[in-house]
Amino acid sequence: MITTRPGNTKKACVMSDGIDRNDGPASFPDQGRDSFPCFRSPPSQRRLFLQGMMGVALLSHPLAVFAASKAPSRQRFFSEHPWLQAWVERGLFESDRLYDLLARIKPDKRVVKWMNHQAEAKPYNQYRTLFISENRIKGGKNRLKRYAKTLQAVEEKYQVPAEVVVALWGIESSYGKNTGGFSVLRTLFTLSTGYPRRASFFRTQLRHFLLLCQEEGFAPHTLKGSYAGAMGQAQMIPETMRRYAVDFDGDGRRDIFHTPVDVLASIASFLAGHGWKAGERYTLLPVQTPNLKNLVSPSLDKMKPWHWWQAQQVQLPEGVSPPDPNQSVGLVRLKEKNGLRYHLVFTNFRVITRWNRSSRFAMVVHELAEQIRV
Ligand SMILES: [Ca+2]
Repeated sequence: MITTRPGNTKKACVMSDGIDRNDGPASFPDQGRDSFPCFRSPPSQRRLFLQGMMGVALLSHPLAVFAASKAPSRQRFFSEHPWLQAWVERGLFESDRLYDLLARIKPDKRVVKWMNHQAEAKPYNQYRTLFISENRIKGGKNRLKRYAKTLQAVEEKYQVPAEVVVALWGIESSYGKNTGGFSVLRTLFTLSTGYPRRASFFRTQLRHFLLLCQEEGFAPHTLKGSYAGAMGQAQMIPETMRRYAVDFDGDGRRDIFHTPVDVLASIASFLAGHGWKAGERYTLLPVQTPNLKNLVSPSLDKMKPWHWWQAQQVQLPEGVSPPDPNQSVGLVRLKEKNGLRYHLVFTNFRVITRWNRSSRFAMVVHELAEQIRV
């Protein structure tokens, strides 16, 4: 799922699902509030890193910017949010820490409003203009040159083409220029408590976010992101960042906020981890054959071998050599200004939909990658 933020039509957010939910144990020793990893005053080097990374000074009161005037009692807070109590019982977090972090947060109504707004599906021709512009194409070509050495190393390790990695970077954050200004902590708590349709998903993300803060030494109240909790130049949700972000420049930090080398490798790491097929000949092929609408599946999870499509009389464009008979193929339909457009899509198109489940998103990534490719 992807959308644009009202008033900022260039912004996109990542909404990835289907990731391993194995948290692993995490304990916060009871050494007082200041010892909680997410609050602890870090060593000077770490402090400088965090301040620089977030562009803000650590606040004197962590919740000052979005605290409710009065916190509910501890008993009421946990009875209203039994899922938090469950985390305590699982040994993931101490109740004091959760209460201190979350009980005073005032939900951000803007976040829910924008999440509802994104359900409005735009035709692809309108959607496309939000993400592909002359500036973005030019920017992508520039980044391909500027980071050529890094991208070569990334491609060697992950087998994902440089232009696809750069296209995702461009679409997600305009190559790092637009990473979102929402408190990730407040956003995830808001969506965990005030957005029933996907509350379970966002509670999972909040859990991963708090674990991530502990593991990476982040102060949770300082991290900024999209209205859906996506962070950094790659706009990864916490669960994705925990699992796929990598330290590719070797400085010991998985920095998807300010280090393009890490950003590019982390994007490739995600795609490789979701089955990117090195050297696949086609990402997609346009087709126009009678009865195509009856063949579109609501999901790309069950693609069919090419010989099945041949049996349905699906015709390839003239001059295109056919895929292998057993190659996995899906069919997507995009609504355009003047009607419907159909494309056969292959494994790597499906892999892009693991980043964002929208076929429209995968299509703009494909189109931008094609246009910036040298
Ligand atoms: Ca690094």
